[in-house]
Amino acid sequence: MKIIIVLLSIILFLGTSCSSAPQTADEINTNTNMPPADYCQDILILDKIKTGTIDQCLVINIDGDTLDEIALVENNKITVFSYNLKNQEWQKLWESNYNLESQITLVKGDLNNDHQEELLINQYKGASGATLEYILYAWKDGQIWAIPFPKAHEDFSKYLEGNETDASYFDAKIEGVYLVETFQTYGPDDPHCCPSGRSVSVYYEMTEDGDIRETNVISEAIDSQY
Ligand SMILES: [Ca+2]
Ligand SMILES: [Ca+2]
Repeated sequence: MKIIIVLLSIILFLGTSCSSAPQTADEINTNTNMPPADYCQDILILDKIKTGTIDQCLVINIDGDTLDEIALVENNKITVFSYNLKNQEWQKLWESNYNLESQITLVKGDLNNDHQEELLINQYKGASGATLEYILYAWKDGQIWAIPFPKAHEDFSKYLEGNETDASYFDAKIEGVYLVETFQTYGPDDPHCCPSGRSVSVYYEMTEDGDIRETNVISEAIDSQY
């Protein structure tokens, strides 16, 4: 009886291990009945394409076709890989052409609802990580491009009111179909640590042509605690 139970346990164990084994890229992409794969959770895929230590991984459909791409941050370098169905292999689609010596976060969103997801790269600079730069990348004419547009933090002066002297820049995010840049303004005697003016959010939208334009500015008083 004991032997039968042990044998049954072994068969059961083998059965469950096989069914939960990670799938290869080939298997995932040829089996159309599969639910969308989270490539970032697939060790086999990541092992195939990584070149360094992965700091971040994001599944994103940047070109809007039927397959997802993978964006990786490795050793402060950003690379996007796509799966080539013809060759059945992962290929480098794009990589940042400079080293980003700072803390990086990858954010995605479809700003203009065209099923091509945009990639927002936030780059926190400085010892405290308090200074932020961001770049928005999108798919256009068969390639990934950084989209140029006037960013609020490049000229705070147009957003200042009354006796506000300056602003500090601290956040960029995607909220639904909007890219939102948020900063805080300084009163005349504020120390650098502690702006006491307003929290200002500048909303940007993406046009059908893929351009970015400012669409709204919302501000509220800062509940100063210092
Ligand atoms: Ca795709
Ligand atoms: Ca889009």
